[in-house]
Amino acid sequence: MLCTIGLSGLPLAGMAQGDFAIVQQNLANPDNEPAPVQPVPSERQMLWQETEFYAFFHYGMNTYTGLEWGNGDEAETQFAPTAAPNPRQWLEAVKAAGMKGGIAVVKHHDGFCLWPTETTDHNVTRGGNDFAKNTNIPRDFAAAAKELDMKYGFYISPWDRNSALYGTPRYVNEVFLAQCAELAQYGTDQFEMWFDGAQGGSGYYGGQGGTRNVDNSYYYDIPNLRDSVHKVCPNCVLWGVGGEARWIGNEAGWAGQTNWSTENRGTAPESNGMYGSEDGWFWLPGESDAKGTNSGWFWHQGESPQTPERLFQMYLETVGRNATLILNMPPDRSGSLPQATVTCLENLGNLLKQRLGTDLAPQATVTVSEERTAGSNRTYVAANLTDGDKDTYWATNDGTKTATITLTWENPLFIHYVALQEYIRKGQRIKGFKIETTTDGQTWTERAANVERTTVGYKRIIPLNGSTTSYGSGFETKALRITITDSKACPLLHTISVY
Ligand code: FUL
Repeated sequence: MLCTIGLSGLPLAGMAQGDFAIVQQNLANPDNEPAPVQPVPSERQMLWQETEFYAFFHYGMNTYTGLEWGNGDEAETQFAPTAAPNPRQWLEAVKAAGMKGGIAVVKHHDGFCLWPTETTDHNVTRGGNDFAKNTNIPRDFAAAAKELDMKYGFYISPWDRNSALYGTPRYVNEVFLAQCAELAQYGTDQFEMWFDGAQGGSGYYGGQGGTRNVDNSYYYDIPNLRDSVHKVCPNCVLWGVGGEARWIGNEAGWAGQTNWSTENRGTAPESNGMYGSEDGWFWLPGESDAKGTNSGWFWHQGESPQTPERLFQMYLETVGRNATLILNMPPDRSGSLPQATVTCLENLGNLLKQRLGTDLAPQATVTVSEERTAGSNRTYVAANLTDGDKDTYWATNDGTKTATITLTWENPLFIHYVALQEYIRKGQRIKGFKIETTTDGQTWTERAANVERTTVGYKRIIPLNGSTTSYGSGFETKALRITITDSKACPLLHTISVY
């Protein structure tokens, strides 16, 4: 909207009405952008969230001992791959499942390092054979990820059951921080570091013997750790103990249907991990870590992968509920993923392509109850919802917290899922919505009525039949209507997809 008044809002002295300069409304906000609802994500949290679906690779000493938590006193020679470990094969396999990256465990709680580190002798160079001695997982993993255009990061356990220094301040500086720094030599574009909070119980500490109790809340000097990592790896989100993304609170591959990316640190966020807190003070988005096989995090004799259908369900219940999914697929003693895992991942990739691969929304005409007044360089029109651009968004004017969005197709088609994405750079705002379909443009039927249609966040995928386990035959649809029934402030969506 243009106005013909002076900057102060008053006609300028000595000027006749017709002389007034034409100026844009709202000089302080020429794009008329909505004010953010705090808290909002940092740039690195945005990049991290966009990774959506990535792999976890638990491989190391436990692969050879059959343990899940090694004691830290294992002989280095027990690490003896039957072939050269092949992180490129791991990443190729998960890429076929639609994953955008992965995190490799390079030191688990037993303290055995999968690269030739200066910080401890308990590492691959003293392994049981030449394959072991030449192993360097972070080097090969990062290199493969770069070649495959995938994101990569490392799991490096803060808890170290081998280090004689564990429990003293020297461990934090001379071992743990030094190990994080060493990893940066393999790449500074790491997207996430996984700092696990596990520290066992009394008597667990130290392959060197003895009980060492630490208090996670200060022992690892997190603010310093975060700054040190960010100085070298500016886009690296510190998970868990690091405080930039939260544990979803279960290891079963599901997030709450209502899932806020906002949370309070320090007030046992993990007990509330599945849901977050509507009025949380921090942007602390949820990551769901789940096992892709039917036994442990590490490979075990006789295990098999979950079915592709089960993994697809996990995807819907995590990525589809405003969380990220880090899905574990453990390499076996050859240092590669077993063939059954590779096949399962391929099949999962096919399911995802078949069911969520072709977006029907761009073929629809989109109308909305209200479009926010455009600014100089930005519009908030309905068409922004289906233009395939995550940086353009639809919005209502300030004060309008409810709205309807209608997608109409020329000919009716069968649809199964609707995906909504908020423009979270301005906060997670939507609190309630509903979805209806019509075959004739007259009679509307509510869909997914058994699903909590509350929060949206980065991404929400709603199965219209309300089921995450049964694909069903879809609903014949001439038009689809999404009604936003409640929002913290004017709602903003950047994309609607229909499958
Ligand atoms: C847990 C660890 O204790 C497990 O061994 C595993 O690494 C899992 C992903 O995190 O807290």
